Amino acid sequence: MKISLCLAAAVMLAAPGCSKKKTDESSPAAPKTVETPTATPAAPAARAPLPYVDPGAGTPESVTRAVAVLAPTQGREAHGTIQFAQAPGGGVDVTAEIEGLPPGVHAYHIHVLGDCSSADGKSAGTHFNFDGSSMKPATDIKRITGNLGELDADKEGKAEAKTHLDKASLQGPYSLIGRSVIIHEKGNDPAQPPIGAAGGRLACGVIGIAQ
Ligand SMILES: [Cu+2]
Repeated sequence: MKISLCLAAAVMLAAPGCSKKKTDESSPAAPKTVETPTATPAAPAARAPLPYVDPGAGTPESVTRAVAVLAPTQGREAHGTIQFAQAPGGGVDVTAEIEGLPPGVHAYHIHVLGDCSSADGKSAGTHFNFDGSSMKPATDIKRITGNLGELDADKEGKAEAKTHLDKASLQGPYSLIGRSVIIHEKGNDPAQPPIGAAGGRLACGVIGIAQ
């Protein structure tokens, strides 16, 4: 009987002891296993000024060429290649070779998202503005944003075009890399900036880094 009482007392005494130990481990005086916050949060890292061709090689280079391979949207046949080259004097030279187009004039634009995953090409979003916000362009804008001009397809549906974009770049925050090109059903309507109301989307291609 005496032994049983002692055991019971020991159990009762041990319980608070265990619970005290647990409290001590989570108290500030316990050995530190959690990082203490730094006095001042670090400023956000500055954005890299140029995209790199091969950062793993240790000698970063700036991007000077890019390419978009365009595939038709659902029910369309337009496809082809658009090459981009950073011009020595600034801006970007663009060379387009497209086929499978309905004969006639078709506007083509840089769109803000490099996403051609939807069947109608609308996943590419709105036009990419080389000089300001794409999503919220100025309300008094007079030009068609992201405009590459127009492709004039012959009777066989082929079109070739060369253009120069003064404001565009393959480098820096307004880089075209990772955006997309959309070819439209119709030509641009200059009276409807900044989109140009060129109708449905015939083909879409993402702009990627090239050598
Ligand atoms: Cu467009």
